Amino acid sequence: MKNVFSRPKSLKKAVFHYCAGCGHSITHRLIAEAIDELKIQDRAIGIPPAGCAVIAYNYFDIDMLEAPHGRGCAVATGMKRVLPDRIIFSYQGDGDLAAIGTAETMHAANRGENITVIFINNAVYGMTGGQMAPTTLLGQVSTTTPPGRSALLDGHPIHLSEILGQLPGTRYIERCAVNSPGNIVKAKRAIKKAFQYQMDGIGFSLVEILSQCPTNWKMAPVDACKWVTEVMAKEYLLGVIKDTKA
Ligand SMILES: Cc1ncc(C[n+]2csc(CCOP(=O)(O)OP(=O)(O)O)c2C)c(N)n1
Ligand code: SF4
Repeated sequence: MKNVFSRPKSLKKAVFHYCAGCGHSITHRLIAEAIDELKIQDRAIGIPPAGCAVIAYNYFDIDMLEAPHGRGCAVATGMKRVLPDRIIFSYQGDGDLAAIGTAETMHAANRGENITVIFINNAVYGMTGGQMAPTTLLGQVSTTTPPGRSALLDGHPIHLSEILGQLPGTRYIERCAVNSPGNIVKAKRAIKKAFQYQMDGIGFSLVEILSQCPTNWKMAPVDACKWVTEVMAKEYLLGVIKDTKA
């Protein structure tokens, strides 16, 4: 019988530790498929974050180097400059990229480093128990905003992808989601395109993924997928934010 669905070569034979319905697992698979299809398994280097994806090096069968919390883009910059032939990507949550790592991210993007960022936006600090992240929606209940996020007390949700899109150094930025088959196909296309831009020397690319966190959203996985479309994607619009090659 023909095998039509199998583990990508770039994923190790390990069982994900992520919760059921978590967007991290789907995104890991998409990255691995993109690496396989572009035939860059021996050239790719991934940089895992602090956060639920901290042990992503247990899953990807490629070179991986852990970065301190938020410093993915700084580590990627150093690696790419020393090893320009390698395909370097940082994998960062919204707490990692848009809170503690804002400065490193902005400056790497502004310098136009030829690196790729996979930005997992699940609207909370997942690993540490569901605290408010910069991307938490107004009114969203988190462990540090029990009555819901208030603009007055907590500020507004940060749209980091749009902010980065304003910088002349950025080349390709797209926001995707992994909550439905159609969105998963588009997310894979975007990840592959971001790697391809880096391979072609075009410059800084970032793919934001709206990613379910059923555990901290306190929802069943199916309801979390619906929430992405019905609520989250109304605040964070899906689609290409910047593409200088288009
Ligand atoms: C310097 C530093 N400060 C704080 C922490 C604690 N910490 C670990 S993960 C995390 C939040 C991660 O949230 P996010 O980046 O959104 O990733 P997620 O877990 O949701 O995937 C924090 C604050 C840390 N590890 N290092
Ligand atoms: S806490 Fe949320 S982000 Fe972390 S593994 Fe569970 S579902 Fe995924």
